[in-house]
Amino acid sequence: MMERKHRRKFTMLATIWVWLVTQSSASGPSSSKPHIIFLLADDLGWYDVSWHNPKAITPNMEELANEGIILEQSYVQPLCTPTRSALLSGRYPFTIGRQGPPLMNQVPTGLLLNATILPEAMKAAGYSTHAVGKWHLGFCHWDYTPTRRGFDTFYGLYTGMGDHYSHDSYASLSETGPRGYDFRKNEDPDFSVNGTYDTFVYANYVEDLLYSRDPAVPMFLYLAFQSIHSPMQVPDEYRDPFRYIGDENREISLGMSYAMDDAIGRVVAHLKATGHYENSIIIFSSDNGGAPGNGINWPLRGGKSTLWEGGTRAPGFIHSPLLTKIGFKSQTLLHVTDWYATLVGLAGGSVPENTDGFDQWEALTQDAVSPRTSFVYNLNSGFNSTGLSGAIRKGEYKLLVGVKGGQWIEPPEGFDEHEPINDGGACEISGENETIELYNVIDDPEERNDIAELYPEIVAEMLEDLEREFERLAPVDNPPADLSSDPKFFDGLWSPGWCEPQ
Ligand SMILES: *[C@@H]1O[C@H](CO)[C@@H](O)[C@H](O)[C@H]1NC(C)=O
Ligand SMILES: *[C@@H]1O[C@H](CO)[C@@H](O)[C@H](O)[C@H]1NC(C)=O
Ligand SMILES: *[C@@H]1O[C@H](CO)[C@@H](O)[C@H](O)[C@H]1NC(C)=O
Ligand SMILES: [Ca+2]
Repeated sequence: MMERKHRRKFTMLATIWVWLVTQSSASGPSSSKPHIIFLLADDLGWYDVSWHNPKAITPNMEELANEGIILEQSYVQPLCTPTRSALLSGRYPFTIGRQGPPLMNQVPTGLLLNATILPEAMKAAGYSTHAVGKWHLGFCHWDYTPTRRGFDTFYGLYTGMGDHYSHDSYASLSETGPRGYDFRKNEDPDFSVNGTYDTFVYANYVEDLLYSRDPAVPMFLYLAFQSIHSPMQVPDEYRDPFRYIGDENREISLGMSYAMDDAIGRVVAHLKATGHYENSIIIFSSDNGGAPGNGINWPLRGGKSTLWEGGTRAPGFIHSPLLTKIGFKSQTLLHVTDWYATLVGLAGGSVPENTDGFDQWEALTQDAVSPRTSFVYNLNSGFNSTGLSGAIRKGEYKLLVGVKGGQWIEPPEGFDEHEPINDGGACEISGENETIELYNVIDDPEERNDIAELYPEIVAEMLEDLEREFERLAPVDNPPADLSSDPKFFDGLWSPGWCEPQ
């Protein structure tokens, strides 16, 4: 009798235990830390993905996006280095001197060294950390390089762009000046990939990485493609479906996003094959808008290097089997600095006090109100601007000060009837530094109607906000080129060892 009673009690306890265990594993991130896979594209425009442009071929990404959350208000900086700085430091680039031009190969500086950057915070939270692809945050001293900044491993290029096949990098965008090889496995040059298309080099490497690791250990994988950044190169079979366009750069751009999509499909297939996928959160973003002539941001105004929506509003998504609410477009206001607190929050780590971002996980995944109501697009964005220039968002309004130009560039492949119609042709170019423009980017996402004159109080209020932010401005950190960086002094490689860490 006693025995049976005990047994029944035990059975009940076991049932409760099993229930608790299944409950906690079903609740996801809180029970075991999720793998974070952050996929960053380079210069991919708003109209370069198939969920915005049916003529683009990105089926793997589209499936991940449709079975996840599409990010429709995800903002980045207008250029490579500033966005990577914001992503990894969680700070507005204008507060750390990185609001200016992208780092050129011979400039002796890099991302602020005395900040605890994202991979360091993830590592402190128990993650193994891997950077694959383009670094572009400085390499003049070893202290600036990824393996000294919280990444356990690195596989890719230190500079901002290399030939996609030969992995040679030039000192200037115009492919003049010193040239050197730039491809590393951890800290050593890797010549074995000379001749292989970088996008597929990365996919091959990630496959090996996934097979070689224990899926029980949480992983932070930062995979930064150089797609669809120049030089415009892609294997023919990826360009061929776009030959009808008759515009070489555009055909190759769409081919490059098609190839990147293949690589992403392979990464996801191998997350599945190696037991990582079920506990993975996959995030995708571009680093800035499409570069006019290559990427297209239609129907958004402007492109790469501008503060118009086309330069700063990036295509993106979150995908994860851990999500309970999927298949919607998120209008949550998100800035690239938010990923720091969001990802470190998922990792159960701690976020430094001086970051500019918010933990957006709840808002993004529950489609709830964003903790963010405003953000600074940039300050002193011009490469050589004088005085205050920049843009700020507050609620539905966007104020631009001293921002010039910005065209609506029609895709040469055409666009569907249901797309907004370009009614205006070329826009006015405001040549003055004092230009002040106000747009309601919810009602008027294409920034066609300057309403500054209609709402002087809003202009005054936002100008005050921008001026307050201006007090936090750090001078642009862009010292003159140092010729001792020349690869001829480093066995033909772009290599650390020619500056003092700042
Ligand atoms: C880093 O260095 C800068 C410049 O020396 C300084 O202003 C800042 O307070 C330091 N610390 C952090 C965490 O940024
Ligand atoms: C890469 O391969 C090409 C073709 O074989 C060769 O000319 C070049 O020197 C190689 N680059 C390096 C850095 O070894
Ligand atoms: C800014 O840079 C542009 C392009 O290099 C140059 O033409 C212009 O003169 C510069 N303006 C100032 C004020 O230095
Ligand atoms: Ca870029």
